[in-house]
Amino acid sequence: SRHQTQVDLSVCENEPIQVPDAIQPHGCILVADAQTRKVLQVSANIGAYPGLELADPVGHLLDDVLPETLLRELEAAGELSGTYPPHRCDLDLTARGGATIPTMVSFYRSGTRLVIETEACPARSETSATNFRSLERFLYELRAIAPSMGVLQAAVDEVARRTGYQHVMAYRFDKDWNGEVIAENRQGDQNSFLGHCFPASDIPAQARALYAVNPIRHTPDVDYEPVPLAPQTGQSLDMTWSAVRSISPVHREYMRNMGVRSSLSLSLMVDGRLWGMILCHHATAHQVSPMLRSYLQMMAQVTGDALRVTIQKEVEDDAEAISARMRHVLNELDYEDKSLLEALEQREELLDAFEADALIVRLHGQKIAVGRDAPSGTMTLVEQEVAEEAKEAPVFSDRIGERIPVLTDPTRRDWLGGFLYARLSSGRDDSLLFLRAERVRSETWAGDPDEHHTIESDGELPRIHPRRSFEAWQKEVRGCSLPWSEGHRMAAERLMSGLARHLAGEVERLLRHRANHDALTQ
Ligand code: BLA
Repeated sequence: SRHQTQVDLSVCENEPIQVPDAIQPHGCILVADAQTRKVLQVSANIGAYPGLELADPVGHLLDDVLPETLLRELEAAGELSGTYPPHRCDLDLTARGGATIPTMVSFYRSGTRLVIETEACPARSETSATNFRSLERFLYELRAIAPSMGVLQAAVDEVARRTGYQHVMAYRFDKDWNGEVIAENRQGDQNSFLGHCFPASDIPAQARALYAVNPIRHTPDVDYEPVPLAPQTGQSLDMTWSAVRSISPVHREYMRNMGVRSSLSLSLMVDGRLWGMILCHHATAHQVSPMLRSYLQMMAQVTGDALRVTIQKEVEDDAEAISARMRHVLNELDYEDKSLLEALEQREELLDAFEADALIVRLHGQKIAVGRDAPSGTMTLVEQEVAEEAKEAPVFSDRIGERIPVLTDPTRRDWLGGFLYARLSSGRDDSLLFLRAERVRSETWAGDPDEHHTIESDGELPRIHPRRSFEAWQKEVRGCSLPWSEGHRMAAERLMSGLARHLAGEVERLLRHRANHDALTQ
């Protein structure tokens, strides 16, 4: 049976992906009690893992089962904390046959446990010098790039060049955590996803929370056989910091449906928030060495910092351009002899600057309206909804019906699409409201977003499955205006402070006038 309900998506968000009790086979882990140093659990592949090859260490002390070099590094790692990334080092471990195995070792704390994770490095692996030079060049390149789109393109190009991944994309989240591919680098016959949107449920909330902490994950081969941790201890290991955590079966199915055999993804953090991701796909198994992953992690971090700077600059430039378009109004506000309402009356210029269709201003208990006639009560309804929020900063939405459903009631056939509301900080109810008309637009989604999952009962339990098709899907979006930008918010703030200055001037003139009057009549 196939059906779909809203409730079912909670299954995705509730999957405890950080405690899978299993790892991917390209690594190996050993879990000990941090206090007693007794080994509690190991991944089932430890007996055959190159460089470790421990037969049955469970129940023994770390000091009795680990090679000397590894123990020395553990001492050097000092006090480990679960809120910090792992302490990593590169060691040459010796296999039982005597061969030397270059290995990346990570030590980290998970609650009361100490985890030692190893990953053999591919024979022909990058040196730190190569990465150092790459980073130097990338940083230099970033300094020369102005727009944020240029930063993202440079980043995906660099990731593609260094890793050899066939398809590398920059993915940006919107405020509802839907996402869009906004830059890509692809080779051969990879289908383009540029400009395609993906629903928020593709990357559920707990996954996003995890990715905001640990900024990288890698699946060399989606078709791997998970390696269980054994024995079970009655308390699942939190693998937030693991580089070899076994990934969600639903997501593995998603990748197979997409035709992806290997993936790597990096978190793009801007201002401490998960802003987007860099996503890498390969049609065949593809492995990236631990050393190169360290480099990519650093690269993603500087990319996020560069984005913060360029985005901030873009918002300011945008606000400046809008302010320039309303310069005349702002200037007029500075003339003492004009009343505010005179200065604002018939100000088509303000509408143009904000690309709005109507403006309602309320000052001193008086109201003026410019542009199209808004449905009656619009100002009051918006005010009731956002007045509190607007004390902090102007509030906008390109979907007025989301906040105030009655305003886009289809039976009323109103023209409204979006609003921007700003109030004077004075505490009085002086405020302004820009309105934008609905603008029906078409979006390209990767597969039908309304069919983003299915529930299928294969055998006994109903299970959730990701969608099968990622074919371009055109979606007509109604009830929206063109989007507002942070630049609009900033420009609205400037307009409001211009109004506030003028108001203060008017009040002052009024008081002066009264004082004169009183002096004359005394
Ligand atoms: C995780 N989903 C992810 C990840 C990505 C996506 C990038 C991060 C893991 C990784 O690095 O591979 C989604 N992948 C995308 C998108 C693109 C892409 C949008 O390449 C665009 C090009 N997924 C579903 C449904 C569920 C679901 C219906 O479609 C839930 C039932 C879950 N996705 C899901 C889960 C994870 C995930 C649980 C976490 C995987 C993990 O880290 O273990």
